[in-house]
Amino acid sequence: RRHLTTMAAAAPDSEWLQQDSRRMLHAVYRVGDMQKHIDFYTKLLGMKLLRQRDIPQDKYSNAFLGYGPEETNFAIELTYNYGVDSYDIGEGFGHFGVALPDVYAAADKIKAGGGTITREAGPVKGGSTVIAFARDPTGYMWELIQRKQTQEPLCQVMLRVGDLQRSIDYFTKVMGMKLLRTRDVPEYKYTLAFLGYGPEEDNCVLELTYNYGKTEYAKGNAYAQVALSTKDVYKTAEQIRAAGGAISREPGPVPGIGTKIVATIDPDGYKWVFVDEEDFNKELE
Ligand code: GSH
Repeated sequence: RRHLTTMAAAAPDSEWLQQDSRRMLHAVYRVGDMQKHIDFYTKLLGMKLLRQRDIPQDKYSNAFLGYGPEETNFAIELTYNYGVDSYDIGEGFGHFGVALPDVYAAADKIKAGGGTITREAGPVKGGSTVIAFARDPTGYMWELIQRKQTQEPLCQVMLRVGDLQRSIDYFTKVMGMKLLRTRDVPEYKYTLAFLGYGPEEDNCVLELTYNYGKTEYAKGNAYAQVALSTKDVYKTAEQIRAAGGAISREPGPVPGIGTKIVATIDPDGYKWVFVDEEDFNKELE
């Protein structure tokens, strides 16, 4: 078990971090059957299908789903690669969180619609918040979390990490997130850390789970990355390097699309892609 020693070491010290405005845009993952997912998210989770695109020359298509417009809200970007009908989910990705005013009713609706509830609605073990877990057509877990209505129902991306302090340092110093809160649950041997670019009430945040003693997780190939916005991918690349982070894709335009991006890999091997804010907004027009 690792203790959190320097929990408040969150002050980002780079000048660029203070000028930049960042936001979590969407989580990308690969699915074997696009229509099944679209049906599950729209009919049983209440999301909207926001946009779709087909890139035949590269043999894939995308669908974006969420609870509000991408200009302001977080989204799920599904990728279907022609002819690939299944993926290995791995064990590192935990769940997406959805905040709903009545989790009991939401779980009933999912069951009535033929969806799978793997954990019935009720207070979380070791706490009081009412939760339930649903499994989507690929096997990804969706945590339904009872909360009063918010601007951003798509409220969490949960990833399992092997060293919580190492991750907190990375997401605060390299990614420029704020540490919002931590929660240690000794009776079930895990610790959580919530990080993000704004308060949990109206922003999707990153939830990191550390299970006592577990230092590595199999990644699989279904979950891909989270995309984040930045005002300048070149300055962000410099800032990431100066903070000791690893650049896995140099800053610059994506061939064919023109949107400027830069990618980094976190200490557990998860990928994070910064997207130029202006280029992203043009994609939405
Ligand atoms: N070992 C768990 C994992 O890696 O997923 C630790 C995280 C955890 O237990 N999270 C809570 C949970 O799933 C939600 S914050 N509780 C199960 C329950 O209440 O049934």
